[in-house]
Amino acid sequence: MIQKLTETERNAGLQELKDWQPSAGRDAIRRAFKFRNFSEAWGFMNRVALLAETQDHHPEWSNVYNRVEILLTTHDCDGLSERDLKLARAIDRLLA
Ligand code: HBI
Repeated sequence: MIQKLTETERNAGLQELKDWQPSAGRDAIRRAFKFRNFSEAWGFMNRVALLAETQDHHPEWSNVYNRVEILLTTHDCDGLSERDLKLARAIDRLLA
């Protein structure tokens, strides 16, 4: 059973993931992305979708034209887990 992150683990995780923020009102992390156009946003979403399938961990996300918002939380423990940090790291690597 996946465990929720402790306060210490959560803070350390957010320290490392400097472009992600705690989500207001949710035990989750979020990050907003802005691309040059819809095509670039969609290409990014495709790559994130492949990561999600590979990790069997899926984002809650939205897209408006060239903007993508991603929220990560773990349904299985109803909160933030290592799986969220792992997927966030992988998403950030797409942009590196
Ligand atoms: N994605 N965000 C998120 N949280 C989960 O708990 C989760 C998931 N994708 C698939 C998944 N769990 C599977 O392990 C089953 O629980 C469906």
